[in-house]
Amino acid sequence: MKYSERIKHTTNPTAQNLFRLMDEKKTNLSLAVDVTTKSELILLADLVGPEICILKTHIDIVEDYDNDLIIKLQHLSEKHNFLIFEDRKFADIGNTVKHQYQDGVYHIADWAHITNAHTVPGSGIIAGLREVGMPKGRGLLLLAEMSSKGNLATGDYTQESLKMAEEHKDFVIGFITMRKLLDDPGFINMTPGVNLQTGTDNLGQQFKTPDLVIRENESDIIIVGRGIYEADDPITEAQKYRTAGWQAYQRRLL
Ligand code: 5BU
Repeated sequence: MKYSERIKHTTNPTAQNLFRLMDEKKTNLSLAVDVTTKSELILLADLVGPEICILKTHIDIVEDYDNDLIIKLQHLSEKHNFLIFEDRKFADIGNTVKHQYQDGVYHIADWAHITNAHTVPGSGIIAGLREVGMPKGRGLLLLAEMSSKGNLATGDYTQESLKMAEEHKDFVIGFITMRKLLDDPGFINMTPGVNLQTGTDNLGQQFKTPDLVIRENESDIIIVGRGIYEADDPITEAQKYRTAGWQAYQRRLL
C-alpha cells in the first residue's frame, strides 16, 4: 500500500502528516543527526533537510543547547518540510515520563512531533506520555525491536509491545523495529542501523542495507546516522540513501 493510501488508516495527525509528506516529497529517509554542537546540528539539518522526511535528534548530547536551537530547528522543519523526532527512549513510570516529556530543560513535547518509549514499564508509560502529547497532536513510537547485538527486545517482549500499541492507536503511531510486525497499515515502521555497507561498529550496532530494510523486511523509514553525517559530502551521501530507500519502496509496491 502506498504511504498516501495509509493516511485513512490512522487518526493521529502527526502520522497523517508524515504519510502525506513522504509521498509528496518522495522520501523515506530519516537523518539521525548525532552531533554535539548546535552549529553542526543546524548546518546538517539545513544541508540535508531537502532529502529527508524526519530529522531524528538526541537533544541531550548537544553541548551548547539553548532555546534558539529549537527555534532554528522549527524554522528548518518548515523550510524543508520534515518532522522532528526526538529519540528520547523514555523508560520510566507514567507519572515520571510525563514530566520528562513536558518539563525539565528540553520541553520535548513542545517541539518534537514524534518521540519514542521503551515498553519495559508496561502500558502506564504510554498513558503518561499520552496525557501530554495528545492535546498537542504528537505521535509516539514504541521500541518493539532494536538494532544492537544481544538486545532483549525480542519474542514475547516484542509481541506485548505490539498489543500495547494496538490499545493506544490514537497516540502510538508505530514502531522502532527491524521489520514490519503488524499488518495494520496505520502503523509506521522505522528502522535504525542502516548503511549502504552491511557490518557492525565496535559497540554492537548492526547495519542493514536500505533495500533489505524497506523491500524485504517491509519497514517504512530508514534511519541513517554516521553513514551520512560522517561522509565527506553529506548532501551527496544523503541523496544516495534517499534514492536507495525510495527505489526499494517502489519495488515493494510492484
Ligand atoms: P548510526 O550512526 O546510523 O548507527 O545511528 C543510528 C541512530 O539510531 C542513533 O541515533 C541511535 O541512537 C539510534 N538507534 C539505533 O541505532 N538502534 C536502535 O535500536 C534504536 C535507536 Br531504538
